[in-house]
Amino acid sequence: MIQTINTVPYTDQKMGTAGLRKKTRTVMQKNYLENFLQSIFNTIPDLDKKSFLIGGDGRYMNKQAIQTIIKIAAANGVKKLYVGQDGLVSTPAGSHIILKNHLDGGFVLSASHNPGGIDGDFGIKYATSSGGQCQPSESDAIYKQTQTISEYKISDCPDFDLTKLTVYHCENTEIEVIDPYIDYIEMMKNIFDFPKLKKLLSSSFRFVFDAMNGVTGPYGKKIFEETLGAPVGSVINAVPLEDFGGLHPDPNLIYAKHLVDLMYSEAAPDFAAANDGDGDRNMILGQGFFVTPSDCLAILTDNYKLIPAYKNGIYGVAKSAATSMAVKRVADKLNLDFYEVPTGWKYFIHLMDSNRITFCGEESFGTGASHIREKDGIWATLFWLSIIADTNKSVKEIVLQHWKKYGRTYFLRNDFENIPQETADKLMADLEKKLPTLIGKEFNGYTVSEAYPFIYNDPVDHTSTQNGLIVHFTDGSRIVYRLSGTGTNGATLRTYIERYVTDKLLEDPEIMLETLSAASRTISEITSRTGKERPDIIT
Ligand code: G16
Repeated sequence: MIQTINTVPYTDQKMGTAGLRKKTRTVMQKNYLENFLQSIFNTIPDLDKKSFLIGGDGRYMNKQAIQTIIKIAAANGVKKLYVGQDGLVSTPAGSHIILKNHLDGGFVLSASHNPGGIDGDFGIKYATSSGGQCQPSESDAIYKQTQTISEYKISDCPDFDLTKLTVYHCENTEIEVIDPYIDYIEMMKNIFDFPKLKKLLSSSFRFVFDAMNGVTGPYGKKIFEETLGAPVGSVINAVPLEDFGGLHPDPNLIYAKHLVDLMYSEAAPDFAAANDGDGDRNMILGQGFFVTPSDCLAILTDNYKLIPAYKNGIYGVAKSAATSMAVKRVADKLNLDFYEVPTGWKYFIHLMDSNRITFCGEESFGTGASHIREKDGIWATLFWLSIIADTNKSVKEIVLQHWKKYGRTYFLRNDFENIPQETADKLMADLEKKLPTLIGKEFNGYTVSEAYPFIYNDPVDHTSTQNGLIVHFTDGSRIVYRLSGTGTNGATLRTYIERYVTDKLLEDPEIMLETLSAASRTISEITSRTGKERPDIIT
């Protein structure tokens, strides 16, 4: 039976960079999830002809939220729901399932790289038939609904057992529990040379894949161990846990410190990769060596010919504005089109759909390609393994060779966390106003050549503003300022600092960027406005 429940709006249901992301306890409030879901369905016509995917990264509330989505979708007359077995689906596999089956969208329950558990974070990535997260105009329409919602519909059908691959019905909705792995693995086989990778992984090559107790554990086991022959145990933290076993499933130097420590120890294997909670982010490490995400995108692009799916040529490449210019140097050399977009994977979608780009990436540990419409941590890992299998070089040798060819872009992101939202907004607004006055001025030996707010004109349908502020210097260095769209504690100001050199290739990035980082603080007045002398996190 369908019930109509009266409700009152929550004012804070605006989607950020990647869907709705909140403290778990916020989402647990009465009717919070129900309001948001009903608001989404209110914006979609002809639901009786529509099919959606549901799954998540296994974090706390994943399972209950799936049951709620099923009941609300059924009450709203949705035709069919595909649900990942055990409630699991990685963000990249979800994108593939939507595209392959021509679904109308999907709900991936994940706060991505944010911690999980009742005191952690929860999120909903709402994808459309594009296979990627909804566009700004769609999220605006949903937000509007959340502000005026007064009732939602829900079915009283029982909870479903999601452990079995079977078909259920709730009201007129068919619910099919699907294998969330099989199609994704098949797609990877069609992109990469699996026999060659198998030779590498079943040799004496020592490999670690860290799933950080997120959803890529089972994907990693099936791909790297069962299919490609890596020794059992190569995939670590391989069981998706509701609180990620206490890990903060963000694959970077800070939160994957255990892996970094291993790779800088005597016992280091040849190669390690880590993925985040929902499997879209990746970190690549060699023995005593870390690959920055910006360099990762540049190096994958430079080596596209080694991969069967790309060997006959690729379209252009794109990066978010905050990502370093390293990939542009490769694009220029290889004569590939190059695009710069705001932060948020959704901005790459139209470029892919219109065959403008094949590869894209972001400094926030995301790399991917047009096989799907999300970034893809396992794809990036397989790409690196393919380069190693082909060149027989170590990660460090591959990167060094790249820097010798193109120069090195030293890059760091400084995060100032938990700033009162008003202080952060005012800092950005005041900085934007003063940008024109910076031109020609010198800060710690760096002279500003250009300074402007980043405005993006999407080739298909919109112009986007509020994407950060960019300051260029005469020597090619850059600083980008922007506010995070995924945090759940106050505001986070990110400053992205880069400096390009053709010598001094093996210096410490923090030392190489020390004076430029100090200049970034002077320009933004961050210390006087927030009291913070230093960033909270440097990655
Ligand atoms: C999400 C988006 C990414 C984006 C990142 C930015 O990542 O999918 O495209 O780069 O947010 O985060 P912030 O706004 O905090 O800098 P994820 O992995 O959280 O989905």
